[in-house]
This record gives sequence, C-alpha cells and structure tokens, in this order.
Amino acid sequence: MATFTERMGPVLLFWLGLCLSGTWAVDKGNFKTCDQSAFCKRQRAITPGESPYRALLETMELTNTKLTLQLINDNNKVRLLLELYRLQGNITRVKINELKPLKPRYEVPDVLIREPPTEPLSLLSQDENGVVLSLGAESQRVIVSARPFRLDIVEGRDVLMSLNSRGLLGFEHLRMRKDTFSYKVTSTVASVWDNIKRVFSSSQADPEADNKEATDPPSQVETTKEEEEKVEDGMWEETFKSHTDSKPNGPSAVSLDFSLPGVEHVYGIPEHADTLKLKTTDGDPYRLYNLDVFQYELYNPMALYGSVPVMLAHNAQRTTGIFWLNAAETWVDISSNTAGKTVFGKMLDYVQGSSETPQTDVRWISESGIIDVFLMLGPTPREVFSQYASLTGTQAFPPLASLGYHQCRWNYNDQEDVRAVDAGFDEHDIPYDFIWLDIEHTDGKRYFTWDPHKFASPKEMLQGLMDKKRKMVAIVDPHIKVDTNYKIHNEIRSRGFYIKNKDGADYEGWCWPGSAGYPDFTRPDMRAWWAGQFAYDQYEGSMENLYTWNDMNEPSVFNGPEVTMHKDALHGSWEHRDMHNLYGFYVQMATAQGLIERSGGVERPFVLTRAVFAGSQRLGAVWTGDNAAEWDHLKISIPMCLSLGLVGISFCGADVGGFFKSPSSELLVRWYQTGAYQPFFRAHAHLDTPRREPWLFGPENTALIREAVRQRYTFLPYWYQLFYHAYQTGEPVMRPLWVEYPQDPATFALDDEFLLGRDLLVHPVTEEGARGVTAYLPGKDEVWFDIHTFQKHNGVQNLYIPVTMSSIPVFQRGGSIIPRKLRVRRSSACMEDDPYTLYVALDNRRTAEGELYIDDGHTFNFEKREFIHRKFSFTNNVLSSVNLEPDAQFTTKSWVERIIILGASKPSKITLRTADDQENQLEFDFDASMSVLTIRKPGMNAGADWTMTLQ
Ligand code: NBV
Repeated sequence: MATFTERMGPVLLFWLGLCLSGTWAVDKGNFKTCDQSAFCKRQRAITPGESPYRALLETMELTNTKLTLQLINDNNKVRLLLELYRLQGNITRVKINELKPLKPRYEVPDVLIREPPTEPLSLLSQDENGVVLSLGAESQRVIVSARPFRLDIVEGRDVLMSLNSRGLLGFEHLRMRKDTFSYKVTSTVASVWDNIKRVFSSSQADPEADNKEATDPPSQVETTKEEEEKVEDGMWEETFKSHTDSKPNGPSAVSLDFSLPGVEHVYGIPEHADTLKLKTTDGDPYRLYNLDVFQYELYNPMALYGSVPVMLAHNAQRTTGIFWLNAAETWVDISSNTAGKTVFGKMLDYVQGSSETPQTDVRWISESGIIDVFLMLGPTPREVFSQYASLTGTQAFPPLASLGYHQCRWNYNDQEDVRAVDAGFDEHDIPYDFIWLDIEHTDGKRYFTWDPHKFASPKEMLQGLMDKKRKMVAIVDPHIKVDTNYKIHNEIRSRGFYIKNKDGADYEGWCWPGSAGYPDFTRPDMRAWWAGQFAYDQYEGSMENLYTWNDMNEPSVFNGPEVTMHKDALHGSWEHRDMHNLYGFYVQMATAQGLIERSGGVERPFVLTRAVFAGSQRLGAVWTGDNAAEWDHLKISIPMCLSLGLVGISFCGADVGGFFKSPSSELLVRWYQTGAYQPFFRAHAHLDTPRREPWLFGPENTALIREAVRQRYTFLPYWYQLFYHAYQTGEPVMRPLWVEYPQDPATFALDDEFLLGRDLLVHPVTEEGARGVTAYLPGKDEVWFDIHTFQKHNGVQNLYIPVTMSSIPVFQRGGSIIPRKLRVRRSSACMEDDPYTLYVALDNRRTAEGELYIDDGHTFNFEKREFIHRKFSFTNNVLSSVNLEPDAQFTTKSWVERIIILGASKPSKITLRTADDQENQLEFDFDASMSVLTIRKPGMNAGADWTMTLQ
C-alpha cells in the first residue's frame, strides 16, 4: 500500500503549482508562443517573394503515376526531392524530402489506411520555364514553374490552389553540428556517415522506401556554401522555462505556403477553442501540439489536447481541403486580402469595380519530418469528406448505447455511491447508459486496478449495472506508476516498452501516480501487449459492460516542458519531437484493440480519448477536455465539435455542465438541452465541485433535465443511422449549415447553430436569461418544422423564436422522415424492441424521404451484413418502406406504432398494404390548426415492406 505522501504528493505539488500561478485562467507563460519556439520563429521570419528554391527541370522523371523532380536551394545548394502523385478521387499528393538527408526523416506511419491508389499523370507541355501535367479526367492541370519553384493546380481557367506562390517553402536540411564535427575533411564525413548508417539500419524507417539515396554520403555536407549558413540560437539547443531541449539533430523544420484564390472562409485544424471560421493570424499562428492546457482560454489559437492537420477551404463554388501529414509540432498562419474589410467596404470595392479577387493564404510550419501534403480538390463538401475518408478512414461505428447519456464525475467515491447514483436515475425517471469512474477508483493511480476498499467487488458492481442493462467506463491513463510492486509497470519495464530519455534510460515524468513511465505506444509489440491487458483474465474485476477512457494522452507530464514530454525522448531511434501529436492516437488505438480482442473480435469497442490526430475517428470518441461552467464554454462547444466533425471526427462532446466551477441551474439545464443534441453526451465535473446529479437542483430543474435527456433517447434511432452513415461515408454527424447550403454565404460563419445530418437544425440557447433566439433557417425552397410545436417556417429567414426554460429550438427539415422511439426507458438497451414513431415532415412539393438502420447495436456483425436498412418515402400521398440493402439480413421485434405527418392535409381514408398484399384501413386524427396528421397503430414490423395510401 502506498503511503499518504506517496499518493498525494504529486497531486498536491501540482495543485500547489497551479494555485501559486494565481488567477483562474490559463497561465499563458507555461506555453510557447511562436516567437518562443525557435523553429517557428525562424520559419516565420522567411519573407515572402524571395524563394531560393528552383526546380531542376532536367531531373524530372515521369512515370505513369508519379512525377519526381529535384528542387535546389540556391542559397545553400541543398537539393530536395519532390514527388507528385495524382490519387484516385480527385486528390493530389505532394511530397518533399531532402534528396540525400543525413539520416532518414520521419514519415508518419499508421494514419493512412492504405497506400493511396494512384491515377495516371501525363505531360501536356514543357519548356525551360516549367512543366504542365494533366491531372486525371477533371480537366485539371498542375503547372510546375521552375524559377522560383511554384506549383499551381488549375481547373479550366480557375486556379484552385498554389503552392510556394509566396515563396515560403522552407526545408531545414539535416546537418552536422559545426562545433562537434569537422566536415571539411572528406574522410571524416565518410566515417561519420558510416556510423550514422549503422545506427539507422535498425531504425523504424523502411530502408527500401524513398530514402534510397540516403545510403550514399550526403552531397550537401561537401558543399562549401553550407559553412556560411548562420547558426542561430535555438538550432541545436533550446531552453524554455527550466527545460532544455537538446536537439541532437539540429534544425529540421519544414514549411510551405498555400494560396487559395477566391476563398474567404477556411475551417478545421482542430483542436482550438475558437470560432468555426478560422481567423487570420495577426498575432500567433494556430498551433497544433497536443497539450494538457489547464483552464484553457477561449477564442485564441493556442494549442489544445488534439491536433488534426486538416484545413477546409470553402466558397460558394467549391470546397477543397489541405491535409498536412506531419505529426511534429506545427503552426498554421492564415492571412487574407479581405481580412478586416467590412461588408460595406467590400460592397464599395465591388461597386467601384476596384475589388481584387478575395484570397486566403496559409502557411504550415512543422518542426521536423517531411512535407507530405494531400490536396483534396472537392469540389463539394461531401466529396472533400469522402476524399479525406479515403485516406484516413471513417468514424468508427459506435455501440448504440454509447449514443445514450453518460453520467460522469471525478469521482464516484465508492461502490455505494455508484449504486446510489444509479438508483437516483431510476427514482427520477431519467435514462442513462453509462456511469463513469475517474482516477480515484484505482489502487493509487495504478490503472487496471481497483481501490481495494472503495471498489472491493467491482464485478458485483458491474453485475448490478448489467442487470439494469447499463454499463460503466473506467479510466486508464497512459502514465504508469513506477512501482516494483505493480505488475503493469514491471512488465512494461522488463519488456523494454517504456519510452527512453535522451540518454537511453526509461523516461520518467511526474503525473498522478507520482513518478511515472510512459509506454511506447508507437511500437506494435507494445500495443499488442497493452491490448492484452484488457483480457478478462488480465484486467481483474472487468466484465463485458466495462469500457475505457484514455485521458492525459497528449501525453501530460506535470513536470515536463509545456506539461508534456521532452522532445528529445526516444521512441527507438525516432525522437518524440517527430511524432508527438501521434502519441494519443496510438494510446486509443491500442486500447480499442484491447476491447475488441477481449471479446474475440465480436464486440465493438467504446474508448474515449482526449488527445487526437488525423485518423482518430477510426478509434472512438473524443471530448473537448477541461472546460468550465461558464456560458462562453457552452457556446464554444458548438464550433469545437463542428471543427472536429469537419475533419472526420464525428463522435465529439463537451463536458455537460462544465468541468471546472459550478454551473447555475439555468446554465446546467441549458447545457443538458444542448448536449442532448451533440454527438457525445456526457456530464462531467471536477473533484472539487459540489455534486450535480440531475436531481440536485430542485424538482423543476430535474424535470427540465429529464425532458432534455429523454428527448435524446427519442432520437436515438436517428443518431444511430447518422453514425452508420458517418461510418460509411466520412460525413460529419454534427455539421455546419454551409455543408448542406454551400452556396449560401449567410451560413459560412454560423457558430451558434448546427445541423444533425441534413434533417435536424439545432439552435441552442447559450445566453443567460435568454427570452428568445434568432435562428437562421436556410434554403429558399425549404420549410422547417419546430419539433416541439410542429409550427412550420419557411427558409430563408432569420426567425426570432421566443424561448422558455423548457426547451431549445430544434427544427425538422420539410422533406425528411425521422424515426423515433417515444417510449423512453432506463437505458437504450431496454428500448431495443420498442416500437417506432415516424415523423414525416412534408416539403413544399408534399414529399419526404428518410432512412432507418437497425442492427444488434453492439457487435461487428453488421460487417457481415446483419442489419436492416430501410428507406421511407412519401410522394403522391403514398408513404412506403423499401429495403435499401436487400442482401442484408436481420430481424427486429420493433414495429411502427405511429406515423405523424407534418404539413399534411386531411385524408378521407388511409389504406395500408403489406408485403403479402393484405389491405387495412387505418385510424387517424387530423389537427387542422397545425396541419398534423397522426396515424395510429399501423402495426407493421420495422423491417417489412409496405405502402400506405392517403386518399
Ligand atoms: O482524471 C482527472 C481529470 C479528468 O476528470 C478530466 O476529465 C481530464 O480532462 N483529468 C483531466 C486530470 C486532471 C485535471 C485537472
């Protein structure tokens, strides 16, 4: 048993540090600005218009699928190798690496789901100034200009995107440190090179791939020019606060600019607590570096827990995307020639004919690795989603239960507490699916264990939940207590699975358990071992209704630089610097693998992560970390989840109620009402906050929260179908309005409302004391039905909607059919066989369409086509249900108990015809004042074919 000091020491120290730091806000001084990050400062100092890079056209080689070309930096004569591929589905890939790097440079593994299939490239013309190639069938061309080097992608007469058009390509070649090596003597160079080759023959890089030239001595070390290159501070060593980064490889940054003509709106590059539309970066660039930022501040470009280096650009004609595949610390600058101009100013320009074409310019800067960039050329938002999905995969299809409500706090104290909270939900008739245990459930922050006193019989507790068809999530963080009495630690250490520090010993950092090691999740053998720890016979006390939460996986290191790992720590021969942003992705990957394997590959996993990278969508859910019980934090949950959704990560949520501080009952209710319409719906609270289970705020508020949660459950069939769709296509579940109304500029910067799929428009109430909100209803041919009152509204309009505390405005799109389950029970699993109500909202042409997806809700059997996927349509007064995927097989006990048609007229009779040609007259009610037709007990099985005629 650990002593009290052992247990509490690190925690107290951490909190003491935080308290000493003073105010209730992020301590910005703990995190670098671009100016304090040597490589960012160096790259940002490159001035536009002076690119030293020239394309050596005589080195061009063109095969059917690949163009290669050398670039030379005329200042130092270092050569780069450019590779250009046309990929299937309207994507162009550009890779730039050193032609002969001193040693291999990191190329991000495991994020792409496969080597992307290519399409033919062909030469259209060539002269001494450049080369023109045709890109597939889209009448697209790529123009490579030689002097200075520049790349333009053109379609018809439009330039879609230009690379290095501002001349900001930067590529710091690897070099030897001047005060350590004398590279004027060729023999010394050769022997140093021999050593380097020996070291790297055991590296993770594929020696066959792309680095063949690296087996020859590097040419650049023999050039005399290099000697003249400046050695600047921070190139070989950099100190921030008390931490010194040793930088044994010296400067290695890469950067490149992209111009986007005609574009005024760019989105993505999460995770930032900022607006949906990215801002121009007049101060610091947006930073992508996975960090545990205590009390993060809103509306700024500081890094947060996750990094997805994907940006979308949109205008009324086209959507494109840039995927910068680099896992090192990255900064993104955005500038625009229309920034700061008022609408009036723009109009004046237009009237006077003096306006230049709007243009957004972006510049990406990464600390190491190579330039590997995917230009996703759209042209529609859907095509960009599918292009990105073809590279990195789609959203994991979650277990249905995980779309229900989650009850969490740091911490539920013991088994009795869990039992009482669980009972509280039944007592107050509020459904929930998962109750969560935070770090205090463990034996002294030793993950995979239980506190022997407070959680002495976990299986009994889990069985109690299972009896009610409910589940639990327990936290498993990646920092492992250094303790020779802890099996997990001993095994990781003896297998050599810990990340090493720069001197080769196991890296140790300070975290919740005190001194902790960090497993090297980049190693497949480590991940396989970790996955094995979730086996029922390894993870004592676990059962199949126990799922996992990975927190602190940036990784968070309390005493590390910027509260994270030292960049010179080692993953084999790679530095942590090279792959920092990937660490959390790998933690979640290994954990999800564990949950799959423990069930023999049968059950879908559910793993929540805090840190993400590109591709994390394949692994589970993410939340936006430690927010606060403040109205602005409720507001920011919308753009934060929208931004993640745009880059494939649909399963996103924010702590309902706010993690730090205590919400007023009004804020709490509004947060439940909003969270009920966001993909991951979990209440969570800090250890030091007063308890806030939904029934602790008086009967009125309990009723309001109950109603919000119950609404969520009625929509579960719709959520499930949306996630199935996201899994199939990569389209976000929660999406900005511009995705569906791409030609309507009024939708381009909306932060306060969103769509779920195409058919539900949600405008949360995020102002204290609000008596009304103004919702933008898009689509000039659309009609929108208030889901609470059934009142019909036309698009396009800004609609003022008075609000009470009872609900937030939600609209169903005319033209849609949404299946719901109105008999809400204890948990989603209890509702499995319950009947459906179809909400048919008619459009102006009196038609509507919708889908229903049903499977067992938890296994991978849907991959074996064990599911029901129906399509409903209403046209010419006939409503029908047809099988969308006739080769799929599944049976359900659920039936259709009610059909509600919004915007209907009164029929004289309604006839149901079933698949076996039986005809039945159905009962109905008609509310003439609201034009709502309710058809009672039609009674068909939810998987059956039928038609219903309204006469
Ligand atoms: O594990 C404790 C918390 C957790 O509740 C929270 O959700 C995480 O984001 N964790 C961070 C560590 C401490 C935060 C101050």
